[in-house]
Amino acid sequence: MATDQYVHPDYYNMDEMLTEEHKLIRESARNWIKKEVSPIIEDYYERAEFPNQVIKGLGEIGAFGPYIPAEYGGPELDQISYGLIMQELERCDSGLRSTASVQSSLVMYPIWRYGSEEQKQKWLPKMATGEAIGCFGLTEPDHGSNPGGMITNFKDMGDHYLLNGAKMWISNAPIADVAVVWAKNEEGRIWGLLVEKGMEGFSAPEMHGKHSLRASITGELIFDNVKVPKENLMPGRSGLGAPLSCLDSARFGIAWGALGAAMDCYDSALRYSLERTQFDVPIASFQLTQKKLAEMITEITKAQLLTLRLGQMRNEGKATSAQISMAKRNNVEIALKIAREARQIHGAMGITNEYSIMRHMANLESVVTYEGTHDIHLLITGMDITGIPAFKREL
Ligand code: TGC
Ligand code: FAD
Repeated sequence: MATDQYVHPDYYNMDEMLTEEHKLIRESARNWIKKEVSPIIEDYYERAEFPNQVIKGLGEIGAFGPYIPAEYGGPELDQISYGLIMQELERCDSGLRSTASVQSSLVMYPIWRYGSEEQKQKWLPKMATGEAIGCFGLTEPDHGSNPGGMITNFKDMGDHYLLNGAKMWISNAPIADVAVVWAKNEEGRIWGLLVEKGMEGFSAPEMHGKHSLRASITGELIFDNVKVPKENLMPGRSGLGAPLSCLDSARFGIAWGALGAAMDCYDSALRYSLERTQFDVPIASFQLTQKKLAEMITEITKAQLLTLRLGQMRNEGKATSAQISMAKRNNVEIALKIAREARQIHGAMGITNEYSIMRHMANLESVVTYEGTHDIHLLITGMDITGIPAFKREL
């Protein structure tokens, strides 16, 4: 892959709205990525492996649980800092951001919000440094967009719970030390259980054959009469709202992250169009190229405004789930469109691993589906503005 020359676009001087601390956090993430991850990411992507050696560095730049309080080993940063870190990570690769999203929003967040004090002390400090890795099991083979229909279940056996069922498409599953598993009790109520690596009857086989998000490891979670100690149930919240509230946090990070991928594609396309000549002039001088670039920077600028405002509202605890859905959906959609246009500007070179474009494009096909599909987020907006849920129909 060519040297990482990324310069982030800031057409509306959005940096003026960031604090010095925000800029410092972003700078340190960017410098670390350029030095440690950009030179190796294409290779790992092609081999469909996650570069485990970057885990420690992710902890050091504050990518694991950025907003977790210092008493639990977290960096205690604000939501905009969280967003900026996710943006830098996904600017490099969606799989890198995925690993940090899952660890932060889907594992550390529920343990912090709904876990017992013992669970917090046991897991959060180790997860903040990357010494322990977690995964989040909500999706099942027959329940993706409709997690409320899950069949994974646990029974109260007196001195322990007995867990049965299976989860699918679980990021980080094969390398995780702990899985946050959402399952129904005998009354059909959903609770989160902490299932630990090595528990008898628990396995997490890797899933192969992905054409997307290849630098992130994905697996199944299989529970065959797993005896889960009672102290591993997260006591703070039950019901579908518990896992969905974690998704709010992850979707917020994805809105920032996908924009990072879009910015990388634009930056690369702008540079390439100024350097590449055809018909004796830079291709940037053709009106059709300028149309593509102008439309990209317009969409990026709109998404930057949307994202920063969302960050401000989330800092104030005022962002609604539906507002987060809108940003996730919009930013992934514009990122996919920008990746496709950027690929065209790079001509044939755009399909090679010399540039990050094609990798971003393929990655974004996962991002547009996970954490709620494009259409599910549209329906969430529809429900929010009309008051009528359109997810379920009688046939
Ligand atoms: P519904 O009846 O609407 O809601 C059930 C209960 O949940 C509450 N709720 C929320 N609470 C907090 N945050 C949210 N975002 C919430 N959305 C809903 C709701 O108020 C209700 O509470 P209560 O007290 O009345 O019971 O539920 P539904 O079954 O109709 O489903 C609604 C729907 C379709 C929007 C929801 O199921 C959904 O979002 N589906 C998409 C599933 C999804 O996003 N899965 C993601 C899996 S994790 C993942 O993909 C990780 S990828 C990680 C990576 O690598 O980066
Ligand atoms: P389905 O729900 O079967 O949807 C198929 C199609 O039907 C979609 O186009 C969808 O929009 C449409 N559809 C479904 N319902 C409706 C409706 N009511 N109205 C209109 N259209 C509808 N899950 C986890 O729990 N943890 C993870 O860590 C995780 N990591 C993932 C990593 C990757 C790489 C991928 C690809 C997925 C991951 N997922 C994870 C799963 C992901 O959240 C699901 O794939 C996603 O929620 C969609 O579920 P599904 O794939 O079963 O699609």
